[in-house]
Amino acid sequence: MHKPTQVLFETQFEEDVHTGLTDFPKHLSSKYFYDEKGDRLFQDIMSMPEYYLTQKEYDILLNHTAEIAQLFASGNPKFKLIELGAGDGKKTKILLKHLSENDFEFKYQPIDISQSVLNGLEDSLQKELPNVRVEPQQGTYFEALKKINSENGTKKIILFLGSNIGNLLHEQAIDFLKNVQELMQDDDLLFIGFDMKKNPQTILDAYNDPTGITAAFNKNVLARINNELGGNFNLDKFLHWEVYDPETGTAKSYLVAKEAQSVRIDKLDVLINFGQWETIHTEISQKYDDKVVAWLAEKAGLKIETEFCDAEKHYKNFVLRK
Ligand code: AVJ
Repeated sequence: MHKPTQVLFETQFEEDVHTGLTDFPKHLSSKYFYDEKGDRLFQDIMSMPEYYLTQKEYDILLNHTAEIAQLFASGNPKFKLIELGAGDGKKTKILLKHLSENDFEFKYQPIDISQSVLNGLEDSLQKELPNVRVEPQQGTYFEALKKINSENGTKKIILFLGSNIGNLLHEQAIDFLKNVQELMQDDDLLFIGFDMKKNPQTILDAYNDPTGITAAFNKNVLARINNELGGNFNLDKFLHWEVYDPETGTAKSYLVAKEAQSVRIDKLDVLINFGQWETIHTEISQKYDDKVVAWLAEKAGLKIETEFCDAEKHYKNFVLRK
């Protein structure tokens, strides 16, 4: 009997690449930007003058350190500081330093999908802030949060910095916040960064630097397909394109084919055809206003306790409670 060939995917990456590149219009998820090279490119982005988000949030944490620390310790002075997607912890270290120097009773639990990121963070903390008790958790956010919950009932302060929530469509952001909410107890807090709507030019510039770091970051998803799935993308045949809609607050990244071309992906056993100027949508970076943040929180069953922001209100850290 004739058996149809069935493509079996070994990884989520393979399946998502196959789905995204055989769909119309084509799309790939921004979560696949981040391999070792992508992590490095994102580090470079965070230190570009145009990418204001990092500096703004750093300044907010620096200008309100004592107040934030008091808030974390209020009610019940003993807490776990849990960070989702900790990265290099550069911003978090401002808080950790203050908490440690002022003898707050806390433990720091960075959660990251990458064990090497966690090892690096633990090493640097051991050198810079040896008194901070660090208990890294490798895994996805929710796996790790569940594990932490099952261990004991200590108050949790959950950090989600960098406007990382901006990679999610509102619908997905609500699901994400609901999942966090379900794992929160009554005195737990969620401390979360939102990049706010502002002059559209400022936003476009942040995702369109003249040196091409953002372009390389965006194209890194194609480099990964080449390296990991045996693809033969020619990265020079695509250009990075950014649009920002000031009405919805959505910044979108695309890769645009400069000429018609066919790309083989050996591991998936497919040939992907591109017409000239055909697009691959790769990322959204959502910008918010107060109304939208209030709406997201309400939908997820969370209440806004307070907020911290810079003088121009370009970036805000909200404190949410169940
Ligand atoms: C890490 C998701 C917050 O969308 O601003 C930076 C990623 N993309 N430049 C963002 C990113 C292009 C970043 N986040």
